[in-house]
Amino acid sequence: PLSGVPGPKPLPVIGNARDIDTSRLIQSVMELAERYGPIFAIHRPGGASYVVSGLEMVQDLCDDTRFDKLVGTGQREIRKTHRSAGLFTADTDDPLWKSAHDILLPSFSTWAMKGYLDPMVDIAQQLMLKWERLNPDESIDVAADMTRLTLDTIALCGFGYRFNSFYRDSQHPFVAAMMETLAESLKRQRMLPAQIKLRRGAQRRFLANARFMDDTIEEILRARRASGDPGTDLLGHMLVGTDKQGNTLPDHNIVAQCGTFLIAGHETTSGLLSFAVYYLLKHPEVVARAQEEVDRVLGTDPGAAPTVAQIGKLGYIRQILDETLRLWPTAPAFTRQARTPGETVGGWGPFDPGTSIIALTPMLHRLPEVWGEDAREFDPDHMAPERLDALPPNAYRPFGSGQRACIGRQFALQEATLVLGMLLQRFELVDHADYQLRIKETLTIKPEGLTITVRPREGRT
Ligand code: MNH
Repeated sequence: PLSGVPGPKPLPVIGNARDIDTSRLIQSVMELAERYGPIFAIHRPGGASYVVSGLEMVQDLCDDTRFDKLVGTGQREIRKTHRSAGLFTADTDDPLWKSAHDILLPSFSTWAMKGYLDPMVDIAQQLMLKWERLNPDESIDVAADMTRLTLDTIALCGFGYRFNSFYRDSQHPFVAAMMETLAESLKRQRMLPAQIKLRRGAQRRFLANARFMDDTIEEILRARRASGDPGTDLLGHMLVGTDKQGNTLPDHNIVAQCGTFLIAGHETTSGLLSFAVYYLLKHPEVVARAQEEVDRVLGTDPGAAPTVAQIGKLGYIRQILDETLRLWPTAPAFTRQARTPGETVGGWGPFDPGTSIIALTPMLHRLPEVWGEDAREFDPDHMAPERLDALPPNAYRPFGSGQRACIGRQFALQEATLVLGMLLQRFELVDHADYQLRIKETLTIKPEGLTITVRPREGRT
């Protein structure tokens, strides 16, 4: 192992366990980064990991010729319970990762986004209708409604299935199974292999949930095949798409990809929308500018559904979302490993394959040398096009990096821009409880306990 890297002093056996509060893992690690700087070591019984937030260091990590994604314990535990690995949990050298990546890239292209607009608007209108019909003093659990929205959107765009989350108080059984799976994999992320082995009952439920999810999606796949029409959603693309060798994906892998989209695609986007609402509550000047844009681009008649061209013109709304992901990237880290022994990161090393090096984006995104003295303040002008053009490479990485970066980035941003635009077109958001930001950590982060009330804007609903 390498010596001399800063970091809290490890104790025998338990390492740095006392230095990290696992119930607020990311915030703890951010505090350590504040204290120990752009690279520091965390020692655990399973070995050391390194946390990196300096620009030069992250630039090294983002070089795909020298570093590659390291699939962590939580992701590996999810992978083990399913018949096949989805894009998110597969190793880069798994041949099915490459096949699925090549088959799915066109389905997530700018061009393909047009095809998802109608189902996105369909679900967004359900949210608008729900908020319009509330009585003036009824409070809204923002993250809960945003999760209904993003889950229903990805299921409808992904494989034509409706969870109908806006029509339920309790979760759809599939969603309940998925949430249990995520909670269990989060627990396991913090455990050693020997501890994980002891979880007999939890393991039985973990497997049963995975089986139930796979079976549900398999049934949808079977019905789609039987209908004779592959369809134009993500499932349809996977049924007909071929990789560079001309092979289609095996069914078990298509099922895994559908599960992956749900897991990777809903919490992150819902967290983004929730943080954005939080920032809007606290920045009336930003709301005023955003409403001016929305009224100009979308018009004042909420009856007309936004078009892709209009969404493309909501540049300031996009800046709000980009700025939100700068301060609180909802998937707050990505983990890399050296491809060959002896690699260096910002001059530190040697690093060998298998050692996790974690890029901590909330800290990377707050460097004053990149964003200025007000790097910790929310200001969408940080994301003005001319400033983005002048950014150093890899200074802004909310969607990860290189070939293992997020495939759903444009999908998420189209959805979030559409929804934020439609909300601002219709409502004033009211900070009825003088909300103070607290972060809820799961595999992702979101504002905890954020509630608002809404008032319809004059003549808009
Ligand atoms: Mn998404 C990978 C962030 C929305 C599907 N996503 C990643 C990674 C980050 C990320 C970071 C890299 C993880 C890693 O290196 O371990 N994703 C986001 C954020 C949002 C988001 C911040 C929303 C905001 N992601 C979405 C949506 C989908 C999606 C929506 C699907 C519709 N993401 C993926 C998939 C991967 C991924 C699939 C894995 C890609 C790969 O490794 O090939």
